[in-house]
Amino acid sequence: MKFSKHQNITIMKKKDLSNEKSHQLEDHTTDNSDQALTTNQGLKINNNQDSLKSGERGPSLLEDFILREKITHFDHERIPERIVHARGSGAHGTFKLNRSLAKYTKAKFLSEEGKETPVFVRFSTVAGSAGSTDLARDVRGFAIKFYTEEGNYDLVGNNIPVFFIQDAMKFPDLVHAVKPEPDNAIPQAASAHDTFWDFISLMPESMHMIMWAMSDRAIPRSYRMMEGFGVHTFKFINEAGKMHFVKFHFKPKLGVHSVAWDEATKISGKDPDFHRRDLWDAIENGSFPEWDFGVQIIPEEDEHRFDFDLLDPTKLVPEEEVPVELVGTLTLNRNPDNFFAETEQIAFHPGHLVPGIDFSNDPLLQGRLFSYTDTQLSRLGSPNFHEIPINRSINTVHNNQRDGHMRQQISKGKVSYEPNSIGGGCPFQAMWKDGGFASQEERVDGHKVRARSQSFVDHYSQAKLFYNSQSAPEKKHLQNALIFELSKVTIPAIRERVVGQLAFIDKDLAALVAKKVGVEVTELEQPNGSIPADADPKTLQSVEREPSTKSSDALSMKNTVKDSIKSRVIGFIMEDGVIAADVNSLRSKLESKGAMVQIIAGSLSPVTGDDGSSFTPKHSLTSTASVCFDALYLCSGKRSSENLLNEDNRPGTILFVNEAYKHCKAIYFGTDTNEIYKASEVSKKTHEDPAIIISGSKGSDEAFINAVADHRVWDLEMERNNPS
Ligand code: HDE
Repeated sequence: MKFSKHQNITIMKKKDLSNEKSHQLEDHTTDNSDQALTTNQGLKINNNQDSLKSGERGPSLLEDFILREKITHFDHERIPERIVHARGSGAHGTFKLNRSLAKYTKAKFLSEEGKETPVFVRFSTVAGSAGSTDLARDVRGFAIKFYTEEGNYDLVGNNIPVFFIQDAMKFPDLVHAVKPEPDNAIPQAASAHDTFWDFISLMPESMHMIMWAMSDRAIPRSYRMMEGFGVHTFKFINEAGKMHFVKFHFKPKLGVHSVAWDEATKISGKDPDFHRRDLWDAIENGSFPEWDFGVQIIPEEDEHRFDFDLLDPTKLVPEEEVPVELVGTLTLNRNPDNFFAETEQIAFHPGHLVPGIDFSNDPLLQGRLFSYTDTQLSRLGSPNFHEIPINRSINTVHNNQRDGHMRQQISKGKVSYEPNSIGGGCPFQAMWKDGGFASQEERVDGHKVRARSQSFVDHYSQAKLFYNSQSAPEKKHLQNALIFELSKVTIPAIRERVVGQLAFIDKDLAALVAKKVGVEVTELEQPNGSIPADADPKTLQSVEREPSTKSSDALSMKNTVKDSIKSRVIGFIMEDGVIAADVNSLRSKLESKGAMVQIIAGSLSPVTGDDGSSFTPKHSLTSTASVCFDALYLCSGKRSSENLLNEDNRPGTILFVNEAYKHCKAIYFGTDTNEIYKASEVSKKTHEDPAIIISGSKGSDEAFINAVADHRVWDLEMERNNPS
């Protein structure tokens, strides 16, 4: 079949090509509209249906170069997935500096107020393979490539500000422990299994991170609603060479929000691409995700003023001790044209630096500096991976590196060495004042030792800080997560060791988990005094210690931004007879505030309103579920309500309402939907519930909008799940 020009099915996307990186990518982007099919050599093909044969029923001929080319390319189109962070989604955008940091760093993209720098951001889960579900309980990667005029700067962070381990030496062990077990490759994208918890139970330094990973931070509502952290301490160096330590933060303008664990497991079945779709749809709909960019700046002289070591990646700097200064905005505004060419082939590396930024001696970061280039060699297959369009810097590369697989740059001239006279000494070294990178000069004086610093041996104080900072529902979720995970551990001794570790954080937490997972709380040994440098790694067990900051508001999602319904997905459940005026009025109110309304009906057939107008459902009651929505509106109308409760629709309607109720969402009952209310669990409520709104009361639309902005009534979770 041939499509005529007019039938062409290519959807032309309006692209924002306003930034330099997008322009550069455009040179490598093709558009098939109105074009004939060709081979890779540009030869037009006149039959893409049949191979060349000796007679219609005869064998295929080896000379069929068109078939051979097509199949050969297909045979080789997979590359190895990332060893960690294989599952991800990305988007283009812009970083805008609102306040100059020139006082601290000479990095140009952080110096000129108002400056905009193109970026590509990739979000990911860590443990699952590329085809795994988005809603796994896991850390999320938050990796940013800034295409600056001084070269690419990569900030390869996570949505959690600390990490499991303190030293790169343990990273392969950690990853082997969390990945599917090597004998049977079970489980996929899950930490709830023996090997992970075996490792954790023997690595007390992981306890702070475990608190975060078991919290709702590990099941975000959206990539757009999570924080980003650089994790390690980095260094800023200013024009004069003065150094400050720095921690990087990204705070989502939409607030930090999560889903319930029960919801996460159901989303994994209903829509395993939930986060990928959410990011894509938000950008397509013009609801561009935004983050405030912030820094915590610590003068060099203050390096030792904390009760933890700044070089220890299992510690955060409490915002109460060093406030986060918000200085920029990150906005994602363009979806990739091609997932493989952009999101898959992008290659991040914490060692892609620009002048004015440098690493600290964090031993985890130091190990990363080796790993990221190394891994691209097996993943992307050549040292020329920097030439792949998405990885190219916007300034031209000039050096004497040559050749290698798939080299694309055509470097002119005889000279590929330095110093040279034939090439006039070019390309030449740049001075610091002219933008040449120079590592921060640092006096290093020490014995060569394979050891851990004593200042790293405190594994519980910040785990306590995190746990103590959580609200009651957050604590409950964290407890339940630990119980769920440890219940999957088949070896009792491992469960017992983990519980023993928890006892150093909170005795009640340990006792509760122990009871639920069928073990006793046994007291683990604590070391006496300091640990010798050549100590057995087992003795890296630390003593229990209280944090100097007891509780931090910034660590609880309860205190997040709750003033917007932008991009929230509201399900309008309706059937024939729905009151059109009510639907249209609420819809326009919600949409004017940036929410997305999606219609759900008994089937995908158009729904006829009371005034004869027609509504097109996006979903049927059985093709989606309430877990895919932020809030529900049971649309007004007696006949609509009756239709939703007929034999066919009743199970779907009631399940929708009951699940939304259980997951603490806002539910709005329109006029004459009382029968649905009565048939659902909501009718059993005996308490005040600001997120259950009944039409007719004054300001009910506004009450619903406020409830959606609040995200969830987690405080009522117990009541909603145990109706009396
Ligand atoms: Fe990574 N990590 N990592 N990591 N990491 C990779 O690089 C590694 C660590 C992070 O979207 C790999 O290109 C080591 C901390 C993100 O493409 C690999 C150590 C943090 C991504 C690698 C760490 C991260 C990666 C796999 C300990 C938060 C995805 C594919 C010494 C600050 C980037 C690749 C993307 C990816 C190694 C620890 C974040 C193998 C050895 C800590 C967001 O090179």
